[in-house]
Amino acid sequence: MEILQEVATALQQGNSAAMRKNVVQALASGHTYSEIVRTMLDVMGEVGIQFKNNELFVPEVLIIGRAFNVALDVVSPLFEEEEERGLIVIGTVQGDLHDIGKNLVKMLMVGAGAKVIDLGVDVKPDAFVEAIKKYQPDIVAMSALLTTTMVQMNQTIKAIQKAGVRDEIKIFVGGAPVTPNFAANIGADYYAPDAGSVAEIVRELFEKNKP
Ligand code: B1M
Repeated sequence: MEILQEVATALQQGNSAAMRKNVVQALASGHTYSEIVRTMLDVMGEVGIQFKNNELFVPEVLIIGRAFNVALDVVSPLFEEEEERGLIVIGTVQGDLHDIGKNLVKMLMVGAGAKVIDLGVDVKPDAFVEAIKKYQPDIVAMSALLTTTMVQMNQTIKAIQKAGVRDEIKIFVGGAPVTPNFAANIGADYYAPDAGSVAEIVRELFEKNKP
């Protein structure tokens, strides 16, 4: 079987060990990370449809998610830049456990020259505020995958304002249900629909801020 097809099959089966092995092999045989990630995203598209149609259920999709994240761990070192030009704190908002998109965004942010501190998933507004005080990042990035958790972006921005640290940072939001209008309405500074667009904006921002 062609190696990218094997990557796809391992992901569909949620087989993390095979995923690690196949991604390493795909890279070794000359496939680029974008070919590999594109293959994985195609599978996730199918998984999304099957999940919606009750052909796949939470436990199976959770295992597929783990296999996706294992693959990102394998390709992530390819994105480490020697020079870190800015600091970003990222997290999935409170009540939301989806981290695959957030991890992909994080990987490409690193590729765009950012040091990224990842607060994980289900991050409370106060935890974002604490992280701002502790790390003094340039950007706070929030991801949400549920229409019910998008509102937590608003709550987080309010908490950041209340803590008096809003002017110290730029706020970046995204995730499947988030729209440019929503981002503007809650007072975010930046919105992007996908990880590639995030990287472009981050690269441009850090380039501008270069001494
Ligand atoms: Co969930 N889930 N899920 N799920 N899940 C969705 C999102 C859903 C659309 C499925 C469906 O019904 N069709 C639906 C949401 C409906 C809605 O609100 N509109 C849904 C639901 C309902 C649920 C549960 C409520 C199901 C239940 O329990 N009955 C539950 C909620 C749990 C919770 O969070 N509290 C739940 C649970 C789960 C799992 C845990 C099983 C698993 C997550 C595992 C994990 O993340 N580790 C899961 C998964 C995997 C999905 C689907 C199938 C795939 C999401 C994904 O990883 N896509 C998803 C269906 C779908 O998307 N078609 C679905 C691949 C990923 C690369 O894309 O995350 O969109 P995405 O990220 C993109 C962009 O959105 C963007 O860039 C990324 C890459 O280009 N982006 C940003 C993301 N963050 C960004 C931040 C930015 C900018 C861009 O700036 C900072």
